Amino acid sequence: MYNQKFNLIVFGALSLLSLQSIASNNQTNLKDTTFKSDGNPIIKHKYTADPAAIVYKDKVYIYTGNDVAPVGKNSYVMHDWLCFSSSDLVNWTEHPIPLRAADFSWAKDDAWASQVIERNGKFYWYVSVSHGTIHGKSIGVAVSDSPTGPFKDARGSAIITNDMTKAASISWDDIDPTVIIDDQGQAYLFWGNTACYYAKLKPNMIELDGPINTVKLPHFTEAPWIHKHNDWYYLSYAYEFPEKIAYAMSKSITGPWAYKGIINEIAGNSNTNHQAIIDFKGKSYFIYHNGALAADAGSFHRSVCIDELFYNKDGTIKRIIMTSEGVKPVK
Ligand code: FUB
Repeated sequence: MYNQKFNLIVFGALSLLSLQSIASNNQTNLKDTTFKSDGNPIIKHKYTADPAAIVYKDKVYIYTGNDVAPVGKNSYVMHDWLCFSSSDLVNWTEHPIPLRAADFSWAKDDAWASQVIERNGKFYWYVSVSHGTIHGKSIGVAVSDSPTGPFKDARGSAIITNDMTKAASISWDDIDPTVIIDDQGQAYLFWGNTACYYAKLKPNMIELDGPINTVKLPHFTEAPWIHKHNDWYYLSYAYEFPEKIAYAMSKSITGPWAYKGIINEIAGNSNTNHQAIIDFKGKSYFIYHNGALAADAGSFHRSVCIDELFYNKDGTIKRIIMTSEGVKPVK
């Protein structure tokens, strides 16, 4: 009897503590806060997924989704996006929540994967959200004068909706935007799930400039990320399901793309993976998520990690070695 009572009290106290910690993790930060990462995952006070990254004025900015599914719920619950910055990849500043799915009046929640790009001093944030009135997922774009926001809906409508794409017969093929501006100043938007789409963007960055095309990639699932290193373009993506990361290379953004193989194996305890690849202060980095943070971590409670990425002399990418230690501070 005594034991039963004692157990109940301990269970009650622990439940309260864990609820309090989830609640405090979900509180809106109203000002910048700082923390130091001690290896992978780099952010331990909340769940972060689908990283995108930019380098701007000697800092890395990482934009992530925020997994807040109640424990035991096996689906994504994601309402807003987060922003973290660092000059050395170890000492981080978390900025106040810069953008929420609710900031797009036409959208119906689901703050899925996204990417930010800078053009002429403005920052454009392409995001996946569920559309409120057009069946399926869609892509919106927000704009800000600062990489840390606040961002606001740049169009008042989606730039991509499910009725605009036909190559996949699912309603969630219009997700996971990635964006690049080529050396001639032409911007391209890539995105997709099971079909990989791309289209040119007008210089204003908020309208398409031509037709929607598709790229054929072996076992393409989702999470395209386009980047340039030296004189090669790279299109990396989530391969099969559960997801590994594979990539293709081309001398031109519009292809032809040569498939080069898998660079990252399934990341621990998560059936999705989602990568960003950047060069920063003389090194290259692979930023991704896994489900390895805590007892209730997993496919719907993911966490961002960073490891080094190495190129071969011919431009191909070596396999990523995922580590617990993460990266050393960059000078
Ligand atoms: O986080 C929701 C979805 O899971 C993303 O849009 C996909 O890339 C996958 O990571």
